[in-house]
Amino acid sequence: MNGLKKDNSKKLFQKALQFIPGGVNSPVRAFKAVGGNPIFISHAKGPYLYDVDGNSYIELINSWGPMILGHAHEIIEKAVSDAIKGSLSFGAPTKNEVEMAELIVNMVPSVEKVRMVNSGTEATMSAIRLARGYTGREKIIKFEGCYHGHGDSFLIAAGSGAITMGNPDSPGVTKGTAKDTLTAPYNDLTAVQKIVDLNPDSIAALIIEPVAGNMGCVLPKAGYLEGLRKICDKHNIVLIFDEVMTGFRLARGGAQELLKVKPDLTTLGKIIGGGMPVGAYGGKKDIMDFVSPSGPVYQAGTLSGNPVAMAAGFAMLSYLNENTAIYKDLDRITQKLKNELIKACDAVHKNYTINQIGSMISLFFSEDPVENFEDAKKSDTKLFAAYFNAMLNRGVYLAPSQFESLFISASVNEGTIGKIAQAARESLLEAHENMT
Ligand code: HOZ
Repeated sequence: MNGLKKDNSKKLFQKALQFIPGGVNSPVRAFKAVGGNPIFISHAKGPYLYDVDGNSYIELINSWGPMILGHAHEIIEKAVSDAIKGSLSFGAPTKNEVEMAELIVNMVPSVEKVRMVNSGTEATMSAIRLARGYTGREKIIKFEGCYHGHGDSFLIAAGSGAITMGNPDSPGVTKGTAKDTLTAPYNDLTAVQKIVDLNPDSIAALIIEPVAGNMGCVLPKAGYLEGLRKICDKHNIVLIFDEVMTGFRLARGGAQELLKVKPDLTTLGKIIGGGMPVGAYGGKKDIMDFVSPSGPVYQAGTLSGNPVAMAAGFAMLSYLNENTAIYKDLDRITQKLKNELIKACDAVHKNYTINQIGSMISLFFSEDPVENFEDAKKSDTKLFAAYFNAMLNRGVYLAPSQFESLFISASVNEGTIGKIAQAARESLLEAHENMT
């Protein structure tokens, strides 16, 4: 089946290639791992994306997480349109940013103070600098396949677009920076303990996605996060949960609430802007008070706490705060999707694994359990590419890489799941036939 018109997207991509490196403003959008040209989006509403050729798609990326309520939700639209009437930026304090900080502190279990920034990348870079300043140590531990934005320290064994493009260790990162980033396999406490023993009193921070979303969705094993917490406590290492994807998505208080482990610092990103460019980092008061101007660690930004972004984020977080039943619904509907995918895969072939928690889900084309980056990399990425394109042609927009999680929004209902399931049955069959 190849019923989609794609001419306008194709033309735009050709033009984009002339003016933008690789034709896109972020590598994962380029469809490099799945072939073909990226689809150019014109608008979206609820669970549907519409492209510049007039095609519609059921949306399973949701701007890589933030559209928890679905696209163009009326409460967020109203908050933004009210806010823009008062000008777009001041570079000065506002009441909104104070209310936003209070809301985040009330919702996220470990956060006592929070600093707003403009993206998840800024949040993770700032959190690491803060941990270094606070501890007086230089090294950090990150996990293979975890992605914490494109800051230099994190582009070592990185997931997401870095692995999708084949550059998990990016050129341009100095040897000096790289030597301070120590990596361990996800879900392996012994490996972390070894690194800590080999580097006594020199590790400032351990940063982890408490549920990984950037090597596909990978869940922490029972006791794993608790084990990391213990190691960090014993060795005075700042434990950082990167909740850019999981914060307010897996529960009102993020993965730390759901999994009941409190980090010292938390990084937040796109979700807290409801789709606007926002990030934040927060945590224990004594650590956060090390940030300038109350402390010596410098970090700043004209657009930080931007009034329009705060309005959008505040509207969405307030809604989630007052409607926590949404998390059960998201989990139920995503489990339904998982069950439908299991049936569809079983009917065609057996080499698959599905990881799901709340509204995050990944179908890996590998028959072994996927518990870390090495497991994820065993997936048949050619089969994934064929499946991706077959789904796209049937109007379902998946993340264009095996190494990304899908995110389900509250605008998806049983009817939408039925349509995705039908597309998956046909697409798996088509992809499998194409491969044999
Ligand atoms: N962390 C997101 C995907 N895993 C970022 C999306 C992007 O890199 O554009």
